[in-house]
Amino acid sequence: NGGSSESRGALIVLEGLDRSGKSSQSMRLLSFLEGLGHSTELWRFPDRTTSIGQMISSYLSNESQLDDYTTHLLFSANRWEKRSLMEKKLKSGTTLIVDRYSYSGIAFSSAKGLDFEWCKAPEIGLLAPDLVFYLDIPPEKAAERGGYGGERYEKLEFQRKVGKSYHALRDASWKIVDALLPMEDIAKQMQEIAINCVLECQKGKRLSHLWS
Ligand code: NYM
Ligand code: MG
Repeated sequence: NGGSSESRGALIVLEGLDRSGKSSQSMRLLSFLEGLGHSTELWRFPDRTTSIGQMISSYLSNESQLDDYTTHLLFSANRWEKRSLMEKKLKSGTTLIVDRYSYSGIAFSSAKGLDFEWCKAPEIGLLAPDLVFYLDIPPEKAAERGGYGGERYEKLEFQRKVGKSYHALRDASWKIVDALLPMEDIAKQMQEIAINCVLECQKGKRLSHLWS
């Protein structure tokens, strides 16, 4: 099981628009994998606990203003500052479920009009996920769910643009999940795919880096 020093943990990322259900499904997946005896942690980006994360958080809550390029680099730096810990955890056999990662960085910044390739560049060299789930929801449906917390970006018009950016980012390896299905069905689909990924990583699948 997860504790063996021989085998590594899996890096599993959840992406999607705001209110697509990522956070709920991350928690469900965490309890599922833990229940099977796998050492698992739930992470999220932005990680608002660091000093960079606090700058990001105050920007998102409109308490501060920041240049768009600088904002992009702060989100990226917030992943870089966790990179070595991430690698250490994975190598010691812990699976990480990560609620948003580099794809959010690119989708949200390029939706503001920043150049797509420029947005990708600072992510080069971060650990590549073993699995990316995309919780697919039409922006209008996400908006109907309510609970947009009033943070920057939580506007229907902007989320439409983010959806298009995500579309441009997707590749064939992404697992697209219909976020309108009942929570339980989504959880089941994700469990089956995630457990296979965890087992592959245990069996020796190599860790790789973005963009591979
Ligand atoms: N976001 C998140 C970005 O703009 N760039 C990033 O790199 C990441 C990780 O932050 N609307 C945006 C997407 C969200 C916002 O995230 C806060 P959350 O998951 O709502 O706390
Ligand atoms: Mg949000």
